Amino acid sequence: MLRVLVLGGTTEASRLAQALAQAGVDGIFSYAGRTSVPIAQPLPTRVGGFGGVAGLQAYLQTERITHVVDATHPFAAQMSSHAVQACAAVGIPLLALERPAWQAHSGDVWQHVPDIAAAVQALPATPARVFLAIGRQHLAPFLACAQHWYLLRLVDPVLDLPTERGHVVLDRGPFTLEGDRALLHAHGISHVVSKNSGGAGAQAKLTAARERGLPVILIDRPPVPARQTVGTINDVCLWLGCAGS
Ligand code: 3Y8
Ligand code: NAP
Repeated sequence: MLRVLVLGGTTEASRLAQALAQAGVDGIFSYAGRTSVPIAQPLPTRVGGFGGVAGLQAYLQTERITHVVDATHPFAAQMSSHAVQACAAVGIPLLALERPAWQAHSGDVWQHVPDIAAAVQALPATPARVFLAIGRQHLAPFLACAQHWYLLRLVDPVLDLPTERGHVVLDRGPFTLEGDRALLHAHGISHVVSKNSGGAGAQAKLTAARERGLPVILIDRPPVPARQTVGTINDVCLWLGCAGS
């Protein structure tokens, strides 16, 4: 009897939850609890960490989970690693739903960097006006570079900046091209820093940057352990045996 745990927190995870609910699949949707009011899902939802690999293992057994779909964000590397370890330990099949990394188009002025520290180093020595669209978990090393003015986009109002240091915009996304064009223009942005998240939800800022010829510092995805991976919701449903139902 199918009982699916969806590790969520992305646009694709939300779309998968819709498909599973419509197919009448017995599923549980899981959020880390990073935001104060996450989007409601059409599946029973749990919020919060599992308590490491052991906690996830115990959850899988207690909840009699038969399949796990890791539909987390490409930068949620620890969750993905825990899923690989816990599913292997208890012998439960795991599938990752992952979107491809963004590829440069002609006109893009991208500099690829391996991690957050390298992204900080890639900013110019001279003062810049930087759209720091990486959320709130890795802001400190950037803010330590006091010569720059930062535009931050956060989901929750957890941080404020003095006007001379920058400006905080609260928005959850998915984001629009019109909105991101306006943002870059209104704040006179000279540089964009972004994770190479892929997907449509956060791509608008890259298109708006290309149109203005702005340099983008693009942070590579962290490594995750090998696991079976698909790119579409239909492939997940085929894997679960509920396609077309
Ligand atoms: C809690 C669930 C949906 C999902 C929407 C996608 C699109 C909008 C783009 C920018 C980039 C960023 C950030 C971002 C995007 C989608 C998707 C995506 C980037 C929510 C959500 C949760 C989170 C967690 C949050 C992180 C933060 C990252 C903001 C919900 C809205 C920057 C990643 O305040 C915090 O601590 C936020 C933390 C992890 C990265 C960071 O390090 O700060 N996402 N984002 C999930 C959970 O609790 O399990 O609140 O409803 C989901 C979405 N965020 O169904 O429409 O699919 O990628 N999320 C990045 O990509 O760079 C914003 O501003 O341009
Ligand atoms: P992470 O660093 O990979 O994971 C840190 C810990 O958070 C995990 O070990 C786990 O705690 C818990 N966790 C993460 N995702 C979870 C989930 N879906 N359900 C239950 N617990 C979860 O994760 P992250 O990068 O902070 O991402 C957290 C959430 O935000 C994920 O749902 C992810 O899809 C979403 N998100 C992240 C980004 C990003 O840029 N990182 C962007 C968009 C959305 P325990 O060890 O206690 O089990």
